[in-house]
Amino acid sequence: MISTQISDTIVAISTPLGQGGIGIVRLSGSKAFKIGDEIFRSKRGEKKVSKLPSFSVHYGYIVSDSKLKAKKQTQGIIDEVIISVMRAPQTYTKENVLEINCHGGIVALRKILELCINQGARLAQPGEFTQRAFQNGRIDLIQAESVLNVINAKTDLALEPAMHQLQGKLSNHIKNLMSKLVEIVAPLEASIDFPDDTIQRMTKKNIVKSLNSVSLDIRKLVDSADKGIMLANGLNIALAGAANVGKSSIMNALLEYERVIVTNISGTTRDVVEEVLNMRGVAVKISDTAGIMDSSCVITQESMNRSLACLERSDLVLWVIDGSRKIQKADLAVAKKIAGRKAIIVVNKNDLSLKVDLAQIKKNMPDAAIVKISALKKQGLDSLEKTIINMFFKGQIVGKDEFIISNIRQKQALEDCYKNIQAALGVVTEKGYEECLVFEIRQALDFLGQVVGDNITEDILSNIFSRFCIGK
Ligand SMILES: Nc1nc2c(ncn2[C@@H]2O[C@H](COP(=O)(O)OP(=O)(O)OP(=O)(O)O)[C@@H](O)[C@H]2O)c(=O)[nH]1
Ligand SMILES: [Mg+2]
Repeated sequence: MISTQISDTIVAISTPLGQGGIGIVRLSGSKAFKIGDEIFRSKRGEKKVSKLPSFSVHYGYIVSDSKLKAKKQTQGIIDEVIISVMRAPQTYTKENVLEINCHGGIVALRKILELCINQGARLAQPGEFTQRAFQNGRIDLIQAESVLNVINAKTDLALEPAMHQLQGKLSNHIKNLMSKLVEIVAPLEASIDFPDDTIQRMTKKNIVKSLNSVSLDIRKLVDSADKGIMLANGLNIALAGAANVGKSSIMNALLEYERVIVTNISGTTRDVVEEVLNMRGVAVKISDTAGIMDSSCVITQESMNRSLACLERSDLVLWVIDGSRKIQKADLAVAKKIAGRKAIIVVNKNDLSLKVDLAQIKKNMPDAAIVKISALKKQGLDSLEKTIINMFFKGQIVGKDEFIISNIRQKQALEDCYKNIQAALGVVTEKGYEECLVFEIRQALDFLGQVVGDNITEDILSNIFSRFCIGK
């Protein structure tokens, strides 16, 4: 996102574009109500937006020209609307906010948007409303980031940690850890600066105890990251295998409908087909790929390129084998392509008699679990799902009152913080330790501060908010 003036009044269509029952145009900034005065006409023509009380809703019309605001004037009416007036500072952005609820058609929404721009508002950048909420101090950076996770949540399990974060629970936890560190470092700094004063300091023993406790909490947060990121972004799973082993049949069986074409002809699937499903509360993007084969055919070659690229970006590969036949060269070629990747060996067609040598297969992928299924008879799918979920989420997916972080930025800052705390623990026992201890704890505090959004650079902010949609 380009750097923007926070003094501007911004406007955006906040609902998805397309036909819908209602659509919302949202304005935020000092001119929001003045613009409302120009374009809104109440039913009897007597109301002035700038004079309306906060948190009130009003029925009326949006008119294209303020001169047409006279009572009973039907000319120039763009839409019949309900407006919500929200006065600073108790609003989403802490600025004056006006929301115009109109009909959900694209034309009405666009016209109202244009009208607001003609009256002096500027089109909002992606995430700019939330960025203002952050910059105006209503929410911290964890909460701002959680807004995106709430919007993107595809399952209840993904929504829960996002809502915890939005409510500030994770932020409070981080702030408590910061307070503990300040309790250690502040008296040390004072006694360095004023050596002649008698300042109450923590004993070495208590410093170590407190640092260990903070260190443990930070470690737990860092360790929660993989799970948190996975819940927020979903799991990418690719089906890989030789032709005709039943990849597309597995895709359909997991989705519980006939999404992709299945035939007994080798090479049925050409394109990569992706679908999202809810697997035990986790959003999973499952990709069906073309059977790996050698061919001089241009289409097949392109198909192979796409399959391999899909396998590359997946978090987990399901290596599908046809259990009713002996292992073939083509199967081994697939094993080679996916060597080193997180994988599960899926032995399909388990309704037929087993001909494949499981020990031989296992040799090709010693670390991978083997699950036998029949996509045709829909058998073993439960155990496949269980194996997948257990691979990424050991035990309970989300523990009660567990703090989870949900992105790489937070993880990196916490990892750096952890290193400084370990270093702090290392210097406590050294002679003349105070200065070094103060340095390490201050660094740790800086990293914790970054997690909640203190001293964050413009670049990082741009990066975070550019991932939002316009209107949020
Ligand atoms: N008996 C039996 N047949 C199956 C099973 N799964 C798939 N098949 C059959 O195997 C054939 C190939 O299935 P597909 O799902 O198209 O296999 P694929 O791996 O996607 O094949 P390509 O797209 O050509 O690579 C079809 O005739 C399916 O009906 C199974 O569990 N048991
Ligand atoms: Mg297929």
